[in-house]
Order: sequence, then C-alpha cells, then structure tokens
Amino acid sequence: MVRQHYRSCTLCEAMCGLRLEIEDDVVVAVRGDKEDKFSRGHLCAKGPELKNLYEDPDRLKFPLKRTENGWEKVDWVTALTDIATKLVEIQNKYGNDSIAVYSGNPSVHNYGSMLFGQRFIGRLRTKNNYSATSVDQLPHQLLSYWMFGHQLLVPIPDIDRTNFFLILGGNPFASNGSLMTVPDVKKRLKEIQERGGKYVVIDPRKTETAVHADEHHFILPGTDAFFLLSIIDVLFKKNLTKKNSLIKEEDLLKLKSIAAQYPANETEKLTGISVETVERIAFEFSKANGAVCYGRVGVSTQAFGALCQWLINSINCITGNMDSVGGAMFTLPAVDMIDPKGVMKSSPGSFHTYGSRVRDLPEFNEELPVAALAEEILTPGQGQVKALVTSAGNPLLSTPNGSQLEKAVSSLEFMVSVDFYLNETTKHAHYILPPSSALEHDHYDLVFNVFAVRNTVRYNQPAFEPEEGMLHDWEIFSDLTKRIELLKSEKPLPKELIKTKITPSAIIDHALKSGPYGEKSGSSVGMSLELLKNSPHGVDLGALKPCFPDRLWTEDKMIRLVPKEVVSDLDRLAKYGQKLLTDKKENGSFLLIGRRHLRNNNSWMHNLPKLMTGKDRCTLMIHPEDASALGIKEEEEVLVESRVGKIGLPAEITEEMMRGVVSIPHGFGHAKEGVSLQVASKFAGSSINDLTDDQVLDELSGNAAFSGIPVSLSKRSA
Ligand SMILES: Nc1nc2c(c(=O)[nH]1)N[C@H]1C(S)=C(S)[C@@H](COP(=O)(O)OP(=O)(O)OC[C@H]3O[C@@H](n4cnc5c(=O)[nH]c(N)nc54)[C@H](O)[C@@H]3O)O[C@H]1N2
Ligand SMILES: Nc1nc2c(c(=O)[nH]1)N[C@H]1C(S)=C(S)[C@@H](COP(=O)(O)OP(=O)(O)OC[C@H]3O[C@@H](n4cnc5c(=O)[nH]c(N)nc54)[C@H](O)[C@@H]3O)O[C@H]1N2
Ligand code: SF4
Ligand SMILES: [Mo]
Repeated sequence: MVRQHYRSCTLCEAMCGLRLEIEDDVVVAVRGDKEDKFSRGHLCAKGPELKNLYEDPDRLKFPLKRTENGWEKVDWVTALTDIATKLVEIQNKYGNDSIAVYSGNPSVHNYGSMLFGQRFIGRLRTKNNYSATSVDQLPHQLLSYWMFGHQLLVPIPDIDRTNFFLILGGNPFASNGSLMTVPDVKKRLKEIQERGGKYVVIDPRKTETAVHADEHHFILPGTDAFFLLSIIDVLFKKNLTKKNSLIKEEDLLKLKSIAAQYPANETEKLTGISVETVERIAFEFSKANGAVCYGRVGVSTQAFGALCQWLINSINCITGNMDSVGGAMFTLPAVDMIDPKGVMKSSPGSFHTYGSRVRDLPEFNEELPVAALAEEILTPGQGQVKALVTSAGNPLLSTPNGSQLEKAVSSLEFMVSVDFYLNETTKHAHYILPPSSALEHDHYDLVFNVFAVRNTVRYNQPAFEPEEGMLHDWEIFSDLTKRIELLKSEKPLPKELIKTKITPSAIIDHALKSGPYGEKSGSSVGMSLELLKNSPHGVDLGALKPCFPDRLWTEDKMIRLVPKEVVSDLDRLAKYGQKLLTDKKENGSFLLIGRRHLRNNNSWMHNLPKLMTGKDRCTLMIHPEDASALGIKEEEEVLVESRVGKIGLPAEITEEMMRGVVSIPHGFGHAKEGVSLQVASKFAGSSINDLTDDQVLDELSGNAAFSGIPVSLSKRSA
C-alpha cells in the first residue's frame, strides 16, 4: 500500500515542504510539496536524502559505551544511570563549571532537542555552555539585542517585495538562504530582476549567486566594515537618507561623523571597491522602492562581524528600509518568543555579565564563545573543564583550531555525545546516545519560522515509528535531567526509563493557543496543534508587516542606532585599516575563506552516496595567475599552512577567486581512525578548521573569525 506523508525538511533553514511516498514502510519517492504555499513545491538535492539518512547502515540506534575492547552496546537505563552518576560526581568534585556542553546546528532544527536540551543545560548550572552560535550568527543576535533590545528581533530581507537587494557574504544559491528562511531562493531572486529591481553581491569569490546577480564586486576578506562605512558616508553627504522617527537626531549625527572618517576614496585601497561603485550603490539603494542590505556568514564569521552587522542594520535604518515593506522586516511567528507576555518568552539577551575563565571572552545569552572551549579544557586551575557533553554537533570539524580541540577532548575525564553517527567528535566520547532520526519524530520549527520571509507555520507528524526501544533527543535529555536531579537530592534512581507527561508537542500546543494567532489573542485563525495537524501543508499567515515601535524591546521604544559597545570597537577597525595599508604582502601569502556547496551540509551529510557523486569538492580554489606564480597546476596537491596548522589538498584553479584569496570548504576531514562512516571516509578531504585560529576572533562579540585567515601556500614536493 502506498501512503503520502507530508513534512518539512529539517536539513537547512529553507523549511521546504516535502511529499514522501511510502510503500510498505519504505520511502519510494520524495518530492516537493506543491500545496505548501510557502515553499511552492521547491526542494534541493538534499531533501530526498532524508530517506537515505533514515536507511543509512552507519546510523546508530542504541547506546554505545567505549570499553577497552572497543564499543559495546548497552541498554538505555544502564547508560543514562552511569552518565548521570559520573556527571554529578564530577560536579561534586570540581564544581558546576567543570562540565561543558556543546550544542550543534541540527539542535535548532529539532524542537524536542531544543526544549529539553535547554532544561538539561539549565540544570547543570555551568558557565561552560557553548554552541554553534559563536561560529555563526552571534553578531546578528548581539546587534539585534543592542539596537532593538531583543536578540530574536533579527531583521529579515523582504525578498518578495524588495527592488534592491545588497548581499554581502552570503551565497543563497548554495546555502538556500540563512537568517532568511526562503525556499526557492533562486526563483525569488530572479523575480526581483523580473520586476525591474536588481540584486548585487559583494564577495571575494564570484559565487553561484554572484554569477546570476546584476552586479558582483570582489572585496578583500574582512574589509566589509570599511565598505559599509563608505556607503553610509555617501548616503549622508549626498543627502540620500530618510527621516525615521524612531531614531534620535544625536545618534544620526554620531553615525554621520563616524562614517565621515571612512570616505570611499580612502577605503577603496582597503576593500578593492572603487569610489564610483560605492557612490552608485548608495545612490541606487536609496532611490529604490524598497531596498535591503543583508550580510551572512562571510560577514559574521570575520574579525569585524559585529561591526558589519551594526552597519548593515544602520544602512537599512537611515534609508527608510528598516521595518518597512521591501526592506528588512520582522516576523510575527505563531509561537512568539519575543512577546513579553508569551508563554515561550525567550530572554532578550545579555552580554559579558561574565567571561570565560582563561581569556575572559564575553558571555552572550548565557553562552561562551566556543573558540574558548579547548583552552578551558587544557588549562589547569579552579573551574577547569573535566567533562563534555556534545549534542548534535561536530566541533572537532566545525570550530576553529580543530586539532587543538581534538587534543583537548582526548584529555577529558568523561565525555558523552548525543548523536546518531560515530564521527570525528563522537568517537572521543565514553558514551554515544543516539536519538531517533528526522523521519521518526514530529516536527515544529521553533526557530526558522522566526526568520522566515513570510509568516508561516507547519507541524508534521512522524513518518515512521522509531524502532522498539529507541529514544528521541528530548526523551534522552528529559530522563538525564531527572536522573541528575534525583542524584543531587540524594534520592534513588529508578531501574526503568523516567517518562514525562509533558511532551514537546503539548508545550507547542499551549504556546500556539496563547500566541498571536491563537484564540486567547482574539485571532480568527484559531491556531492550535489540532489545526496544524489538519493542515499538513502548513498555514500561510501572510506577508511580513511593519511592527515597530510595538515590538521594539528598548525601554524608550526607540532604535539604538549607535550602541556604545560598537563605538568602542572602532579603534580596532582603524588600526586594522592602517595595518593593511602598511603591511607588505609576501610572496605565497594568501587570505583564506570558506565555501559551501549545495550538496554538502556542514560536516555531517557526506555519508550519503548520492550527494557525493561528481567532482571532488574538498579543493583549494585559487585564481589562475596566483596558481601560475606558484607553479601550481590543476588538481596538484598544495600544502596550506597557517599559524595553527598545515593541511594538503588538491588545487582547483578558477577565475571565480579574487586574486590573493583562496577558498576551502568546511566540514571535511573524515580520515580519522575510529570514525565509522563508510561513505564519508572515501571522500575524506581535509579540515579547513585545522587552519583557522582559535585566537583570531571578532573581538567584540567573541565570534570565530573564519574569513581572512592568513595562510601560505607551497607545492608538495614530489
Ligand atoms: N571554517 C568554517 N567553519 C565553520 C563554518 C564555516 O563557514 N567555515 N560554518 C559554521 C556554521 S555556520 C555552523 S552552523 C557550524 C556547524 O557546526 P556543528 O553543528 O558543530 O556541526 P555539524 O556538521 O552541523 O554536525 C552536526 C552533528 O549533529 C548530528 N545530528 C544531525 N541531526 C541530529 C539530530 O536530530 N539529533 C542529534 N542529536 N544529532 C544530530 C550529526 O550526526 C553531526 O554529528 O559549523 C561552523 N564551522
Ligand atoms: N548546501 C548547504 N546549505 C547550507 C549549509 C551547508 O553547509 N550546505 N549550512 C547551513 C548553515 S549552518 C548556514 S549558517 C548557512 C550559511 O549561509 P550563507 O552565509 O549563505 O553561506 P555561505 O555559502 O557560507 O556564504 C558565505 C559567503 O561569504 C563569502 N565570504 C567569505 N569571506 C567574506 C568576506 O570577508 N566578505 C564578504 N563580503 N564575503 C565573504 C564566501 O565567499 C561565501 O560566498 O547555510 C546553511 N545552508
Ligand atoms: S533547500 Fe534546504 S529545506 Fe529545502 S530540500 Fe534542500 S535541504 Fe531541505
Ligand atoms: Mo550555521
């Protein structure tokens, strides 16, 4: 018998609706769900791989314990009891901060893991709480907190109505969009052009997105702040700004005088973008009927990530494009974590209320920058990390100076990983606790509905029941949290799993009913889990609507255009500019940037054969003239060396690259002994994060600075 199953894809941020055809409990086809108004039937090559992920013979289903004789299967109660006991013992002996937690990217695509993982972390009461946030979007959240008062008031490009889209450091053709949940992004970008608008890409690589753009301009990695300041300078000098009643006049004057120090004729020497281009972009941007400036990973994960996000928001603010149709807008999600009266209210944020022990890196939202994790494990003293819990993360491949972190985790007294793969990180754990996979649990997108280009909502039931005895992420965390609580209050532990009546879906049902589209708010939509269960293609809640000053979280309901924290970072930027002008470029020295490919997903989908066909993707991209100056030929092995490490990989010579800049994708490096990924091991590649530097950060936010790492290249001698 064939049945149809509808669900949204959880692999990237785009939330495409999928239609699965299931015959006798086997997925026989995966297609785009044409009835999903939000994703309009779109899907990419990864969506159908949910089937192969579910069927992957390497996927773990039951707990593994590391023993002298290798990995041994153990039952859940034994594993969870032993883990809870060890964690409590370690905290009793060394203090709460001796346990570190790292939550990886897929946890934000898994609402059960988020809801119950956070409870677990909260219960540990450790300062050593880390996540992929600080190798990603931390500057966005920080600037939302500083400028609008809430970390989740993240401005989203109104892509469907804008007429000028200025993209810095984002490659939505490969990533399918980020902090802009936008299925079918290619088509939506093309629609801008079809309605007479344009999109412009600023990137050190002529990316897939840039190739189809109306304009692409190369920029020297890490210099975007200079470019953005010059744009602002032109906007002021040519009277191209628009009045905004939510911005104080004195703040405007402050911004104007800061930008005046960076005229385009000065910054062109730093960025490589000409005065003429800066002036024209500023002019066209200000005159467009709806324009939006947007920056993503390339401008967040660089040394001036927070300054860039500030300047991007500022450009939107002073041209009348913040919280305005066709500009940068804000969602009103069905589960509203910004509403101060909401049942799922999230913290607005916090900054540097404490710092990391060794380097005093700033806390944000009760989290520390993950670049500090290795040194917190390796540096002896009061508060040293002795145990680590990772959940849905692969920090050995995804955080800066991965080799140092590998050394660090090998020295831990205890480590646990909640993950269904035995990979580069989890192989170091004493226990691996595998949760159910995506098709085996229900799904509500707690996070990406907040970042979507339309107000939209969807809930999907599991496609399959998990195998007898498997647990979901949330059940693992729920049991573990209770066991720890019992031990802390010196009560006996039960010999069976500890069940809870409060399920993730019950929590969401309550939040939906009390949310902005729920009966309690007087909305006619009557939002509830029941309604969503009966709407398997999702519910479209309309285009984004202006919401300021109502939703602003600042006390005076004004936008803080010039937060004092960013002003204090300008000196560092000025010094960097000076250094760039005076430093001589040595022969063979380059700036390293990253890249994504449509068929990769960070580090963890290289075990799916269909995604690994075609040319080797783990290559060093280099401009033909740079390659020829070094005598490097196509596919020849090149050694790349940075302050922290050295890796070898084949050259891919391409005019896509800016001169002096080379690019390596992240997420590879699967050749490590003990990794149990049959397919990925064959396409092992090398890890760029053995070159990126845990000491090179956006010093203001503490975010990792992956872009613009200085490296030297040499040919591997025969
Ligand atoms: N140099 C460089 N480094 C980067 C980046 C870059 O651009 N350049 N990008 C950064 C960014 S943006 C990010 S988000 C990070 C990602 O960094 P991480 O989140 O640390 O790494 P992932 O590769 O996403 O690893 C995800 C892990 O979760 C597991 N997993 C998948 N689904 C589930 C699930 O439902 N439950 C559980 N328990 N486990 C699951 C997978 O098996 C895998 O082990 O990498 C960062 N690292
Ligand atoms: N296929 C696929 N999709 C994904 C992912 C994946 O791994 N694969 N990962 C998901 C995740 S976790 C995230 S966070 C998003 C990221 O989504 P995006 O940010 O759109 O992804 P990237 O392709 O990393 O784009 C970053 C761009 O910044 C450019 N860049 C590098 N340095 C600089 C610089 O200094 N200045 C400027 N202006 N540009 C620079 C790079 O050349 C690159 O084109 O993608 C998500 N979607
Ligand atoms: S674009 Fe993203 S959400 Fe859509 S099918 Fe591909 S991986 Fe899934
Ligand atoms: Mo990310």
